[in-house]
Amino acid sequence: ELEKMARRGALIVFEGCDRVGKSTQCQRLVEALKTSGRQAESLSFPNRDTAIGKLINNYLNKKIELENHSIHLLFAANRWEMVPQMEKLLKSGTSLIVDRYAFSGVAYTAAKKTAEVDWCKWPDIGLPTPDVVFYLSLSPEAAQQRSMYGNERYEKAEFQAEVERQFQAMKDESWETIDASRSVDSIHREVLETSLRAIEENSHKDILPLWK
Ligand code: 2DT
Ligand code: MG
Repeated sequence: ELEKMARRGALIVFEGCDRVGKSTQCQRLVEALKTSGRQAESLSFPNRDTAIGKLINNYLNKKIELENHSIHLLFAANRWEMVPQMEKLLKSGTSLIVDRYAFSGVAYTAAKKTAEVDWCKWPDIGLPTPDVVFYLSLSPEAAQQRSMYGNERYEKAEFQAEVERQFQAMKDESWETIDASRSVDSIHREVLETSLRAIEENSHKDILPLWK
C-alpha cells in the first residue's frame, strides 16, 4: 500500500554560528543527492531575494537600523513567505537542504538578551519541522581563525560565543551534532549517510508543525 503513495522529500537543515561550514556542506549534499539520482534543492535563510529579504539584507549590511523585536519578526516572516513553495517541493518528492532556519532566528535574537527564548520561538511555531537538523559546532576561537569575520552585523567573536551558547541550550537529542573542526570530506560523508537514511525513513510520514 505504502509503495503506491507518493514519496515526499526530506527537510534537512544546517545550523550553527558563522564560519562553521554550513554553506559548503549544503552545496556538497545537494550535489551528492542529485548525482545519486534524487531530487534535491537548496534554500538559505535569510532569503535575501524577496522584498522582506532585501530589508533584512540592508539591516545585516548596517545600511539601516531596526528594533530587535522588529527584525526578529522580519526573519520569521521571511521563512513563512517561503513555506508554500517549500511544501510544494517536499510533496513533489524534492528534498530541501536548508542553510539556517528558525533555530538561527531564536539563537541570534536571544543572544541580544532583549527578548526571552519563548518569545523568540513564537513567530516560527507551526513552520514545517525539519526531518534532520545538523548542528555544526566549532569553538568561536576556531571559527575566527578560519578567516577574518566580515563586516556584517553579528560577525564579532564575543557575540558568536553567545550565539553558540544559545544554540547549545536549545538543541535536543534529535539534533545531529557535528564537530565542525573535522575535514569537509569526512563531515560530508557522515551528512550524506544520515540524509539518505532520513529521506528513506520519512518519505511516507506527515510533516509536523514545529514547536507545537
Ligand atoms: P548568513 O550569514 O547565513 O547569510 O546569515 N540570522 C539568520 C538571524 O539573526 N535570524 C535568522 O532568523 C536567520 C535565518 C545569522 C546572516 C545573519 O543572519 C542571522 C547571520
Ligand atoms: Mg554570514
